Amino acid sequence: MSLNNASQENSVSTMETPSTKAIWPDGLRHNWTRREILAYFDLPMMDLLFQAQTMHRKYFDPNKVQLSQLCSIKTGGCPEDCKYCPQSARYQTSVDAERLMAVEKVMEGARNAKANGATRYCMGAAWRSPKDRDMEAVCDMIKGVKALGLESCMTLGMLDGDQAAQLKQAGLDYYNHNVDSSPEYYKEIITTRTYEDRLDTLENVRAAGINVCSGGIVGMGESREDRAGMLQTLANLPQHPGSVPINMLVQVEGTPLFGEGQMDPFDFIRTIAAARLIMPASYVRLSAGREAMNDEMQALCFMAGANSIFYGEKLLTTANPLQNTDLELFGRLGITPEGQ
Ligand code: SAM
Ligand code: DTB
Ligand code: SF4
Repeated sequence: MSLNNASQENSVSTMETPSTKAIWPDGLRHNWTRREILAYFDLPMMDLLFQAQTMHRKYFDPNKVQLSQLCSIKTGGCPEDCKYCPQSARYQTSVDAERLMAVEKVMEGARNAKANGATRYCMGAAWRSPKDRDMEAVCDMIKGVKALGLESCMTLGMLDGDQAAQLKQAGLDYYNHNVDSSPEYYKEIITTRTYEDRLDTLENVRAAGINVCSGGIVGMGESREDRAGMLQTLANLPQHPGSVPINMLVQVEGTPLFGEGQMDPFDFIRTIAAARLIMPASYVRLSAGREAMNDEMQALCFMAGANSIFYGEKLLTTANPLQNTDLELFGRLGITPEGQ
């Protein structure tokens, strides 16, 4: 799959508005140029927030946020070299390698997630890709989660067409596989698999009829152009991902990105706003990194169009705000969780 249409790069004026551009059969654009996305980043903050919130209201209830709960079904010992990740076996972090969790244990977590108000259960494994021997247990987890009436999501690394079909057969609703950054900056972060590999997995997931969840990480020392490039890749996929997780790097001691300079919080909010503007019908998830954000920053992220969060005190291996803390913030903002 070609990443971007280079010939379009220079032909579009930054002043051109989305309405003057071609619209695809789904009513959404898939030909965003990096220049247009950078032009959104360049807007005065209040104009950008206003535009993003106005777009948000065309597609979503502005006072509803969807809750997804994470579960690390296979922690640590991963052979990949993602420089941000505490689960890579290549770095000395406090995360120990564990075996694949028993199905019943995963179900216990799913029942708790449901009782706490989450509508989606996201199961993550520290794998390069799933092995054949793992597929049966993983499919049982999907069936169990579905039986509870929760949406199911898995993130297991690269998938081939057969594996995607098996997961679909088990009833999987979403598959998470992030592009992580721009095609150029990606190479600085991960060497053990390519950007094309990532796009191939996304294509296999889409072809199997599973909804795509794909986003990335900001705060890894990337440039504004890289952030725009990441969003451009996502928006120019054949279908916009149903969910777009925007993670702010969680710096974990022992990983190569530990000690990276902090990004300007307003640039994070700009990334959310641009995601909302170019993928207006997608859920944009304010994902990892909320522990390092204050209430006001999170409120601005919701204003910018974020309408989903990871809920529950743990992400995969790192801390996330306590449920009560999130509910208190929602109360102060007049936000209600989706489905309630
Ligand atoms: N191993 C599988 C894979 O990488 O495809 C699935 C799990 S992996 C932990 C899922 C995603 O979590 C990564 O693609 C990355 O975007 C995000 N992630 C991992 N470590 C992170 C960190 N320290 N801060 C923010 N996001 C992180
Ligand atoms: C995603 O985009 N973020 C989640 C999920 N997809 C799998 C993972 C965040 C992980 C943060 C670091 C950790 O807790 O290990
Ligand atoms: Fe492994 Fe996924 Fe972490 Fe990369 S992000 S090291 S593939 S667990």
